Amino acid sequence: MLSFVIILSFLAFASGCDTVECIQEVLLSLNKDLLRSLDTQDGLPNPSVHLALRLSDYHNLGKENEHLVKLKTHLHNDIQNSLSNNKPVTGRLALYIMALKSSCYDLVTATFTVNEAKDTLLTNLKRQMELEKEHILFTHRPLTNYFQYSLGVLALCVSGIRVNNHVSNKLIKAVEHRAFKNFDMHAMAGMALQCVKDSGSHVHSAELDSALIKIKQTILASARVDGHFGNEFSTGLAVQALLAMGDNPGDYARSLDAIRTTARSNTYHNPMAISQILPALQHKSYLTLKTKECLNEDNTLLLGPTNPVVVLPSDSKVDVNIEVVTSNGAHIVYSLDVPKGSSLLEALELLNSQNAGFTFETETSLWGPFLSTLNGEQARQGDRRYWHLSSDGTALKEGIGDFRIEAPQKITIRNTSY
Ligand code: B12
Repeated sequence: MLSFVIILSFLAFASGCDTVECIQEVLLSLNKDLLRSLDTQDGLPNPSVHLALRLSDYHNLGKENEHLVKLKTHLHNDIQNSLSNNKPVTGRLALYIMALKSSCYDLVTATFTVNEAKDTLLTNLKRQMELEKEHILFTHRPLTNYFQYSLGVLALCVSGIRVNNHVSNKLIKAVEHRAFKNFDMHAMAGMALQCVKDSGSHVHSAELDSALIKIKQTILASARVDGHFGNEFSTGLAVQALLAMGDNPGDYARSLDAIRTTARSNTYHNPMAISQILPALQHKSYLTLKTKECLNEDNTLLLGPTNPVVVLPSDSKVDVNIEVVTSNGAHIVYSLDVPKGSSLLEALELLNSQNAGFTFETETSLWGPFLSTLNGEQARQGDRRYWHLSSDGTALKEGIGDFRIEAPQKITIRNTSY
């Protein structure tokens, strides 16, 4: 009898989540996780999380307003500093603008002062986009990357600002020449270009249409057997892009089910990941911001008391080899035992504390700690290099803060160009 029940529950789990109850349960659970992250997240308030909470049908208006205040102070000051120091900030500024817009905040009232000139956020973003465009002209690459370039176009467009044709043309050309290094860039470009198309401001409509078709084909061609587009962390944005491009709902119904099934296996714990899938699960894309009105909003999302989770260090140890391959090809392997279930970050900290001559540094990002320096060697965005992570030859789908070591393995950290 017991085994029958186990088999039944396994089948229910494996067959996805497409009943009304299951769909609603997953949605509310992710929405609450995201809301809870406002209190638990270290570092700067996250504009992508704010955006997703505000695009949801369910709200906790008190907590969302508190977060808005934090964005307008902490994130605002951080972007101001980057602008003052000429650091590229396109993606963050774009997300900040979209977060404010999602709260129906009057964008004209927020300003940055750069070189003694006080300008609105949108004027500053337009200026960043000009810098990005110039950079493409001279180096064939944006100052940041095409994901952030698309975010910039999208933020201007959903705010009703006419996007300079030269700026959108660079994105169209990038699609045409297959210049995107990461699959997720297609989704963001799809939303940006669809917004430009809908605004009617673009003069080369044939090129624009053909770029949109190419993006749609690329996304659809990436469908996995389980319904995900790209990987589990790409599907939310991919579905958002298909929704924005007015695709046939049949094309992404399976993907929504795949997201829910993955959510039930507890894969989406990083708030950034949840923030990219939650709008898709509610059949919304970032384009819905264009018409967002903050009227008669629901205010029923409550967080019950949480039982403090005490994580006891695991008794069982796992044997890991950490191989570091530097830019000149030299490699060194460190062996250590870590408690089962440790994050890769915890393993690196342990290795560092063992005085094996191993050091590392991280930079904060919206996704958590980004590994930037190993044994004194930096792999930096400015040089188009990064420390690539893989386990037994397979690229990790998560960063050092999220990836958990459950079994013996060799983790390779390689200084790689992109
Ligand atoms: C561009 C990009 C990169 C570029 C970033 C540099 C650049 N200028 O182009 C490079 C190639 C370096 C990169 C590296 C990695 N990436 Co990446 N990346 C992206 C992408 C497409 C856009 C990020 C961005 O610009 N966001 C916009 C700005 C506003 O946000 P931001 O936080 O300020 O951006 C910075 C960080 O996001 C950081 N970053 C980029 N990727 C990652 C991954 C992790 C885990 C962390 C902590 C930070 C980080 O670089 C951004 C630019 O400075 C996203 C796609 C997505 N859906 O978000 C994937 C994405 C974030 N990356 C991902 C992964 C897995 C990685 C790697 C771990 C891959 C690997 N096996 O090594 C490494 C990070 C390793 C490390 N050293 O810590 C996953 C993360 C999933 C997850 N659950 O954590 C994503 C979602 C792609 C995907 N669908 O799988 N990435």
